[in-house]
Amino acid sequence: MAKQKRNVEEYSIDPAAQAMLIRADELGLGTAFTRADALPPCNIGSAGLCCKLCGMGPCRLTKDGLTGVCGATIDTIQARNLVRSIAAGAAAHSDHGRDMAFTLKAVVEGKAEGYVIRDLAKLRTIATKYNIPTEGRSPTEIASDLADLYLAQFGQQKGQVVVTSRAPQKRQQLWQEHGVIPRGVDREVVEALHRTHIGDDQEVAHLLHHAIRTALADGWGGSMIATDIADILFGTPAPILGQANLGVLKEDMVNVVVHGHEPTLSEMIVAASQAPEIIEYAQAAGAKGVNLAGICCTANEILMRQGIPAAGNFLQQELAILTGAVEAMVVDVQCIMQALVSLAENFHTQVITTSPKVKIKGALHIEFDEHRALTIAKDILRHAIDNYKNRGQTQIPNVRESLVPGFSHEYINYMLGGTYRASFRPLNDAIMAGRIRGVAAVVGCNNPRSRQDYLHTYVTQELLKQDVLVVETGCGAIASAKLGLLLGEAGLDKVGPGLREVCETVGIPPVLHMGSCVDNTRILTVLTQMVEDGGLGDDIDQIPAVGLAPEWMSEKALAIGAYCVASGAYVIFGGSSPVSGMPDRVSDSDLVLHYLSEGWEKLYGGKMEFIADPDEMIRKTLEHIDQKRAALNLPAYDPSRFGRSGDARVLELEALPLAERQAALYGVSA
Ligand code: NFS
Repeated sequence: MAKQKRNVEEYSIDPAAQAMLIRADELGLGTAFTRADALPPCNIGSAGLCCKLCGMGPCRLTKDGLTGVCGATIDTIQARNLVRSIAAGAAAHSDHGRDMAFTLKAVVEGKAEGYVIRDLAKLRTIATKYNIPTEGRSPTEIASDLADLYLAQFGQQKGQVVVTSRAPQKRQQLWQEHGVIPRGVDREVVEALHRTHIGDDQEVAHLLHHAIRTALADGWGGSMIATDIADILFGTPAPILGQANLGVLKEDMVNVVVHGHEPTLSEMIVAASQAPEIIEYAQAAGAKGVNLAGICCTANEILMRQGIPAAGNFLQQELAILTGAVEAMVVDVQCIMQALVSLAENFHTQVITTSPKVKIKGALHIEFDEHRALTIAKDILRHAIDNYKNRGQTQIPNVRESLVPGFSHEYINYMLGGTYRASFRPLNDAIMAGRIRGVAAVVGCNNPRSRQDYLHTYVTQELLKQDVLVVETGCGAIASAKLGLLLGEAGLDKVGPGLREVCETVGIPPVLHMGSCVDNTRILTVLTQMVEDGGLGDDIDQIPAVGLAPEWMSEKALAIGAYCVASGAYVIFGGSSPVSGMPDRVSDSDLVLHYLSEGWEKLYGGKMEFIADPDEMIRKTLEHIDQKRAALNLPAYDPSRFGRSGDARVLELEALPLAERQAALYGVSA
């Protein structure tokens, strides 16, 4: 078992996490944090210099000029490794999208127990985008056509996937010109694997061209389909009060933690937990009922729509088990640590796998099937309730924070313009005037090699001071939630003066939680509408906006980063670069590293960079935003021009003697 090398404050800024890490140490149990200490990353592999694509290797190229047995150069190997990672990330998100489409089809065929079409407005809006007739047709008929259309996108062999038609016109033309308009994600991923097989594509620019096309098939394909269908089936998110952190677990209830990504399962477990027979069953076992909580993006899905609390982000999956209070951890796909099962053996927690795609040795497997969803969800909960009597000593940190998530693109549109004038005009105007300097998306994972939540929340808070509106998804959003940054007016005193005025006027928090990682497509939709509403150029690359993934670790993050670059965004990753090369390379050309930034920027107006230092991330973000403002001929950012209206102005006036107040208000004194 690995021992702590860093202290708990170096592991995480979250007091709940720190408490559990102390408990782990006292109990002699390892976590991802201690394992990261015990296992430094391989400096060859982490720099993208190891090729293990065939049986002649692995070839580890530690010096410039070295080649693999087949003659592959460092640059080729780095590019191939990156293409494979992006393909894997795109496959994960898009396969989730495919399963959502199958569920929608099963619903319209009346074969999906427990599901209904909940958001008719979204169904009609999406159908209309693809010219699916809606007038005089039932929701089932419309949804059936949409499900067929979406299912057909995954294996589309030629032409372009229909979802790309939702990008700004100019962007679509650019993709056509560069030949990256994606076909179905299945075809792009297979081609990515083919091209990177021994003896295939060996030219860096050509390989990275396909990386872009593969990522686009995810962002403007599989992932966007996942978000659309989740909204249609479970409702488009709107603001709702929720809570986050391990303190949402309850001493007197059966705690079931759902962890993974697909809302098909978690939404049904939410429904099952509220069924009278399940509540009675839990009460018969001596508990007050069933308490659900989420981890990772499943947490975001049910938090955004149902207000079900989030127990934490990626690095809290083991820490939840360490409370000793979790009867069952129910997992589906993605970001599930194998270590959960061996850790759970020290407690009574039952780890339950549910996806036909994911089994873990030692876990109980109860396979989920959307045709019998509610029955299976109840079965899972009965297992958890039966386990309640086995609970031993518990330690639930009394740490939780409230938050308001649920800022879908649709809700932001409504919030800014109302029912009859739904629009992004006020946001564009605020950016054009300089009240809002620009927009940043702070998204992505936790990584045990950096201090949990620190980079996310530091970058977020510093950007807010600079009048940058922040949108968040994934584990980054949960990090901000735990720190109280997603709660209405809370923290507005730490926000720049112009941004503060806008937040007060519209009634929004300065950090908007937009959902899970597949929901990064909501950000693409927001950026597209900002273009269409006018005043900020005619394509996404002209908007003063930046995307950041300060604590990234998953291949999905790389796929997201690549489709954002292809959509025109500047994307900054924290941590280490998977294509960095060795620090001591003699004549370091860093071809791939430079291609991702300068090369891609020339082609797509967006670029991908890896920056470890958070202050440098912030500096580069602001520099980029200011450059984009200047290119649009917008006034230079000047915080002294704003902040004297709204509540600030009222408070200022109230402090004045009556005569002066009247003079200030009416230009005369009484
Ligand atoms: Ni995104 Fe969601 Fe979290 Fe990273 Fe994993 S949960 S899909 S990959 S760790 S943000």
